[in-house]
Amino acid sequence: ATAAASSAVQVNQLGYLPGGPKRATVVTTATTALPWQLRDAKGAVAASGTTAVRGADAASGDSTHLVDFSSYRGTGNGYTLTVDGRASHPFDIRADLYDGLRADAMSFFYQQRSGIPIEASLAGAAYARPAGHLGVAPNKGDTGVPCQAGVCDYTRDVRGGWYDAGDQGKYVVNGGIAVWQTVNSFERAKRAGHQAALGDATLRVPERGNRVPDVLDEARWELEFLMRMQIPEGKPRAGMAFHKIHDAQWTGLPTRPEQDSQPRELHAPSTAATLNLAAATAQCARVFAAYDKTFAARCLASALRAWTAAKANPNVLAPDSDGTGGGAYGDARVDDEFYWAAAELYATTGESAYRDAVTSSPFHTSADAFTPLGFAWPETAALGRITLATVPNGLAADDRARVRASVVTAADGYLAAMARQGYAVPLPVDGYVWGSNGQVANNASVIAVAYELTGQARYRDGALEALDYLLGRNALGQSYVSGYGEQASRNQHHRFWAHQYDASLPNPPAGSLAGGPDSALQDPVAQEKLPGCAAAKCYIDDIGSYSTNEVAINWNAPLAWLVAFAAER
Ligand code: 9MR
Repeated sequence: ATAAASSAVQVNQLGYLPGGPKRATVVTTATTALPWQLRDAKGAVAASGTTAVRGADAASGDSTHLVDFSSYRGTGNGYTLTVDGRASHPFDIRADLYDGLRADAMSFFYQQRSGIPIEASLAGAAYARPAGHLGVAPNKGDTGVPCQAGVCDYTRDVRGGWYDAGDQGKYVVNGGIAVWQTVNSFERAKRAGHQAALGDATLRVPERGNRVPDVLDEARWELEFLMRMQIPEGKPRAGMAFHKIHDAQWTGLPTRPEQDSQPRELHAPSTAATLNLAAATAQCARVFAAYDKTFAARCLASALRAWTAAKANPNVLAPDSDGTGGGAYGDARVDDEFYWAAAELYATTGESAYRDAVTSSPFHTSADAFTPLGFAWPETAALGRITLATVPNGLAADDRARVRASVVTAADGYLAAMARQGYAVPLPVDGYVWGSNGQVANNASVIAVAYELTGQARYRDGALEALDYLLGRNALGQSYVSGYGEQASRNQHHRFWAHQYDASLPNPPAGSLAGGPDSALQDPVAQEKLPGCAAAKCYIDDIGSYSTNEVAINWNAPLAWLVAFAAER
């Protein structure tokens, strides 16, 4: 089950765009250049050349050569690349390459919805299921959820939203970052004049045909939930957000959502969750204003309440220890969340109080708003920078120029990391953490923002080349996106898409991104099957390996973002 890649010529198994970069990695110890041939579906040579020797790749332990066939501009299906008598998996070269994945990667969110039946007519018969967590037995339901002991003495209706991942918990900090990326994808596409591709009736969602862009309909399902997590007026810590809601004890696999019989509990509010809510709802107010003024106003009111509550409770930290029955999502440092929330509120309202909060933040000038590993649910300053760099605002011209330059500098760092490695992955060599594929996609999105800011082709190429990594040009020859590629992940950790454990249940739907290599081997399957793995190979497509092979909203959100970017033409 481990290690050996099934092909020694690693390509994007979905394929390449006619006008995009086309590179592949060959695993070989040859010390001199080798001839390569691009063959069409009939086996005829369409292009040929010689490899570039790259040598040892630190993260994988592989010796590699590079094939660059970017100058080939033909189109077709079923190409292969052959080097030294070995052939790649087949792939396409076509302009509409990413259209299907654009819809599938976003439809993941509908399938993760809580509190609504998943319809066969939208998701396909295999994926249909009754609504989960509405209080119908055996569910205890999210409609009247009590707090953990000592946290509050009332219940809240926190139905809806997206299940986080393979589990059925709902965590504000992770929901907030994922919904931000979803809405940001639309906001960015609209600036570029490409919003029609994300518009109404582009997705398989129940709200199709309501004249609101489907991507925003999907985001609203989560935003409504996030706002339900805000403590009402008249209660202690009013305006703050509960950190999370999940089962009292971890459930086993499989557990269908409507079959979960565990009590559900609200966990203590946190400053991080409150600011995350403020950022997401401030962005909501700005982007939804053109489509639903009433909802936009509700979002803004929630954002203002959350900001005020966070200022009054600036250091209520979620601990790493609270991991029974759900993920901890602990975060010991929240000044990055303050910066992000201030940036969103400033971009939306233009008010000087938020500008002052932005410009006085240590994250406004420090380089570590962008890190080599990249932003994530506990590291959100980069999101504030992206908004300040891209959304028109009143920052002084030199300050705004500096913010924009900081995004480009970060992108240059990711491009440099890609150039150093045999598989062109925008991660540091020690970056194979839990959810490394999410970090790859996040960093690629920063590269794509640099393309928006500069118009320079190398940034578009870099973002596209990071997709190559996720879709098979990596040390395992693994497409980490289900349904896309000859050797694609299909057994991701999930309580309903648990076909590996129960043949009556489906595999994950097409477009679901696996977490990816995690060199720390943080689950029993990884520990048993992957001992001694090179960092970039610490992955197994087994449902039990939750630390390498789960799905999650904060990984599919940047995948969907990136694919929407790649599909633009
Ligand atoms: O993505 C999270 C990762 O950064 C953490 O290291 C890991 C352990 O705390 O948890 C990951 O998030 C999981 C969460 O705790 C529960 N739902 C599934 C998430 C994805 O594996």
